[in-house]
Amino acid sequence: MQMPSTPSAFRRSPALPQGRAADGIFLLPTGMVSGEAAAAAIIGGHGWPIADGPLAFTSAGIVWREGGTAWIAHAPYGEMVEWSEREGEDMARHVGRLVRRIGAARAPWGGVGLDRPRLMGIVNVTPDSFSDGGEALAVEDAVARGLAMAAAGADIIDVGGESTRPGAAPVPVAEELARVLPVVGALADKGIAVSIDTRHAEVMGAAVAAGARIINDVGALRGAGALEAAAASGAAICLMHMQGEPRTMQAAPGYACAPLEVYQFLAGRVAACEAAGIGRDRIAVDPGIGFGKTATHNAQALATLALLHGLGCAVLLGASRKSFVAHLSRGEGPRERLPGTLAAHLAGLDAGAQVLRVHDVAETAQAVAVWRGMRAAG
Ligand code: PT1
Repeated sequence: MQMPSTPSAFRRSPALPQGRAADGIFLLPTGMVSGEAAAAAIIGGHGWPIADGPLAFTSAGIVWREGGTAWIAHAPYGEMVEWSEREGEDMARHVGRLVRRIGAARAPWGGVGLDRPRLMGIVNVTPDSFSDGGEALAVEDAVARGLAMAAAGADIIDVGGESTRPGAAPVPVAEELARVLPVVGALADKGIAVSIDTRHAEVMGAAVAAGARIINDVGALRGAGALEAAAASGAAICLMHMQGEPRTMQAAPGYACAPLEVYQFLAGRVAACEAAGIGRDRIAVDPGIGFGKTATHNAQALATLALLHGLGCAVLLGASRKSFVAHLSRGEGPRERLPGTLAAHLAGLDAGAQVLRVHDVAETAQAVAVWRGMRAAG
């Protein structure tokens, strides 16, 4: 076998762990099957559904940390269950809870059913590119792009007024409000499910009042007043992982094990949400591709995306046109990254992701339609 040039996040252990603390064990669902194969695996006790969706997993990576090393031991589903029972009551309960969370149906998110993959279309409201037309033209153009995306198959439109891509500088809140509120209002009035991409509590409250149903915060509600504003709004939430701050996050990203650090960060933010009155059924989690991560970290986060189902939330993935595509390929510019983006997003669907955040809605909708047809026939 050709050795991969991208190092994997875990070291493979030939033996299953023994005598470890239950809460230090993570499950990576693997061996995804669909259709009749999924039904047979579940009925036969050889597999378990992913979020009550089209996929079932038939094997698992059992993951744990020892010193500075993250280990993984692979086992067929049935052996994984037997191992957890041999390890004692605590482990059996912990693994049982993870398996139940992985398998449970996800509630509609912002009113959008998650029984099939959904597309979130990206609408940035940034007047920089309209220096002669100014803000009014930027707003008009953003509404038109949102409507066109909805017509092309987007289930949600994500409206953002502050760029959070690497190196981006913050925007004053008054400016952000002026950009996004008219766009949110116009799209929501047409019956479109709108999400507001913001880190600011003030923008969250005002956008939900203007009709947004989802708050998408790349800061995972860590900003001043964000958790309280989100809880009070009643909106659905997307919690994303980011290491550092947009302006500097790509300077020197570092992890002992990126997938586990992403998982544990998101677990902590889900717990903070629950304590503030935001239930898991309102939350989607997102590994934050490109946010304080090297191309290797991004590849690792994508390869182990299914870990996140253990949090019991919907999983959202945003890889669209990001620079890791260029780093893994030939340095293509953002507009030449659709093929690599589709590869990442389809792999996300194979890992059970429910929502894809995309620029290219029509193209992705076609890819998803083929994926669904193939999986239904599986
Ligand atoms: C995302 C996301 C987002 N991405 C969510 N919201 C961006 N929930 C904005 C690059 O490397 O993935 N999930 N909001 C855009 N951010 C980036 C990051 C854009 C990195 C480009 C890059 O090129």
